[in-house]
Amino acid sequence: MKRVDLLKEPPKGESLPHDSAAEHVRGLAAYIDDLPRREAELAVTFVGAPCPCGRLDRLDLDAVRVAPGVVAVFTADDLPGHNVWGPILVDEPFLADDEIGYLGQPIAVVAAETRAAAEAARSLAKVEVVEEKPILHLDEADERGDYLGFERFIRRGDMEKGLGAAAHRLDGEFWCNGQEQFYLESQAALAEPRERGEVTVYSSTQNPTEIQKVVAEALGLGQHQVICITQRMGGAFGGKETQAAIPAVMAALVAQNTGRPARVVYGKDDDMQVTGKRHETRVRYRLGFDEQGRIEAADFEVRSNGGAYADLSTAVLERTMLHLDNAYYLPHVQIGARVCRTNLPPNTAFRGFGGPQAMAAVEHAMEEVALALELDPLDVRRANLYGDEADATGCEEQRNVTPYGQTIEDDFVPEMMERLEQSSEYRARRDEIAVFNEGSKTHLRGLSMVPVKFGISFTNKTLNQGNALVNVYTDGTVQVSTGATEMGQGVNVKIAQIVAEEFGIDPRHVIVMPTSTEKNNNTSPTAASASTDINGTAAVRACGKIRGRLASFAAEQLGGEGASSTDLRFEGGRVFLEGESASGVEFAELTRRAHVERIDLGARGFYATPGVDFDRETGQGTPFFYYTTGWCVAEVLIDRLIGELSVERLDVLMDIGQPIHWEIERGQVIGGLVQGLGWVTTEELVYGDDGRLLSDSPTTYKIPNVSDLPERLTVEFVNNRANWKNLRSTKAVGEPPLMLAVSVFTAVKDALRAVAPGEQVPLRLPATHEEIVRVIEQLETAKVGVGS
Ligand code: MTE
Ligand code: LUZ
Ligand code: MOS
Repeated sequence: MKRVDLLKEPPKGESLPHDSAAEHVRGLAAYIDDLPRREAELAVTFVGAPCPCGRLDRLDLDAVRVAPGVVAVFTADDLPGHNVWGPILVDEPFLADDEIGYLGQPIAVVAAETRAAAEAARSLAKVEVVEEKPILHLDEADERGDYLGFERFIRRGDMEKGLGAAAHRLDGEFWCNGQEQFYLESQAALAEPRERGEVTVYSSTQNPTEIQKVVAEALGLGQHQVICITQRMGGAFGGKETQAAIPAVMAALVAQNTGRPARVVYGKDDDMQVTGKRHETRVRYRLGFDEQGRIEAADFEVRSNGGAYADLSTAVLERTMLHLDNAYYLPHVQIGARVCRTNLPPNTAFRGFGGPQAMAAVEHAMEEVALALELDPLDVRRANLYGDEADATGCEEQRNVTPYGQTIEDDFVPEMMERLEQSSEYRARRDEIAVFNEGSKTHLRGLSMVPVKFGISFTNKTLNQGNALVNVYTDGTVQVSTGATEMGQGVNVKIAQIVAEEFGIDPRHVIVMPTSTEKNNNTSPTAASASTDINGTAAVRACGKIRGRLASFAAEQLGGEGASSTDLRFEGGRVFLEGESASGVEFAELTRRAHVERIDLGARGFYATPGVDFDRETGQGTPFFYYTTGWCVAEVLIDRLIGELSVERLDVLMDIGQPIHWEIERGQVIGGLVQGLGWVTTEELVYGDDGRLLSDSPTTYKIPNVSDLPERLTVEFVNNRANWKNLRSTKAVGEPPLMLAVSVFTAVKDALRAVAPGEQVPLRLPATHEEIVRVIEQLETAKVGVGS
């Protein structure tokens, strides 16, 4: 077994703060709504569908048009281009003009002199719909056979035969709720008309290229006539990977038709009501396993709630399918999956992109297997981890191949488990908790240790590419532009740091510029946690070109004839010739002289992730460049009478390779973990029968706050240098830690084992206080039933 050591924390003060840290705390970082008012700017809002399902019968906007302050009202008929879009399947109207897909779906756009006027006017719209009964739950859609896209499979070996041959069998069902992204800046866009019908859109989007495209298509323009600019987002979490599109089109439509700048900023209630969320998901499983709980065959049937249109649902579902193994070898396996169509807003990306649902399902199943065999769940997990041993089931040579055929390499998961099991004193605490649960009539404690293995790369191969523009100025300062967008995750400071190191200069002399489609074309969304990998590498390549030109020039200047540019070092703001005792030349001076001598100080770099490929027809391939992995141990305390849950302690150990920026990456780990904690415990989406989201504000939708965090929270990283094929042996960090929080869910399940030993624990996710009480009552009834 490989030995792993921990990464040593860097000395304090080494890395830069987040590039907007000072502006964030002083309220100076401008979001879309903070951009200075434009001359003659219009405020934009929309008229939403009054019910979730039916056919639009009559739309009377006369009262809206004549309301005070209203300047213009538009419907789908006013779109000069197409009224249909979608990132994968093209099935969603910008403005509903016939079928109503969900409650609040935009039908008409209202532009007024002030926001108050626009808001007041929109309520005057008369919308008549021939209503139909809405489908809100995935079970209902599944029964009716109402789906988006095709059924998909990943298969290996002979699942039925494997199930038949296994010593033990267990069937079960796991269900999890969706989750609201809860970014603080709502969906927003500002459009400015330019000459000849061209338009510039400032958008709070993870995907400026997509905005450029949809605005062009909706307005009947070429992509070259549209610029999209994104300086930053006030959080996105996947919610702005596609869904910034409709507000951007609204603003652009108004700007183009009125010739005036137009801004739309959704109110929080609108945003929560009409935008998509994490997918509610149901996983039915049939497992066959041996005495140690080692799985020999598994059959998974996955159903997700896609909402009314496809959006990213099929891609999210694909990632669910690709993560049902989590960190475990599943020999004979079948995974079948479908997206259910319902009358909710189209569900979309959310940190983890289908991975959390998969991991929660398989970890739920691991707990059930351990229960059935009366084993410690950690021992069952250990028995199932990917490893080098031979496969005994006739599926593969070794237990290191995923159901989709990718071989697991440089796997630190088993070593990390040993290490964390010891450092967190898992075994001793297990014993203590058993004694506690024996003795307490009022409280239950639970402990669970869970791995995460998250595949890095877009599963759509095309998206794994990026370009960067690096401009060096004659004072030795640098501007970098890439397709990456800043949403708080710190991609800018990471890229600035990398570029500064390439030139050996102070990172304060590098600025990462607002993202613009004018500088970087055909970019991918900032998503899949891969934006530093992709855009950072593209930036390094651009720097390499400039450095090469500077090096030839400097070698000539410093060493004269015959000096080789390969002997040059860029360090401490100076450029040296290797072996020269002289002090070299200042970087700024070198750039000035190079410019005088007519040397090009700008370059573009391009990067496409090598070796990734996945065939969705066969369900086989190598979709991921590598995996980011980790473990978390969670301990919870439950008040048995009222179901109140508190998280007592969390210990995290992750492999994120060699970090670029320790504090930023540690922040991502804690932020992701806490966001996951919300999903598995308190965040509950509740809908009325009319499809209205009842939990549509922070008072009814409970995201974690600081008091929900345990006093004891440790985060450590292993020192892994093996991921050399990626930029500086780093690993992506943005999404994976969210899934560490699955350990909190399984810790609750673990605690509830004590209520009726031997019974399965049918806990649904989130484990809210109410859900915990429901399960305790069910288990107590079962116990009485058995005893009598
Ligand atoms: N961190 C902050 N502060 N805000 C965000 O919106 N989004 C997450 C993650 N971390 C997010 C965040 C999601 S969903 C992704 S995919 C990654 O950041 C994207 O950025 P990266 O590729 O630079 O990690
Ligand atoms: N977006 C996407 C993603 O289009 N494809 C992906 O594989 C993905 N993965 C994570 C987050 N966003
Ligand atoms: Mo993140 S869900 O990939 O935007």
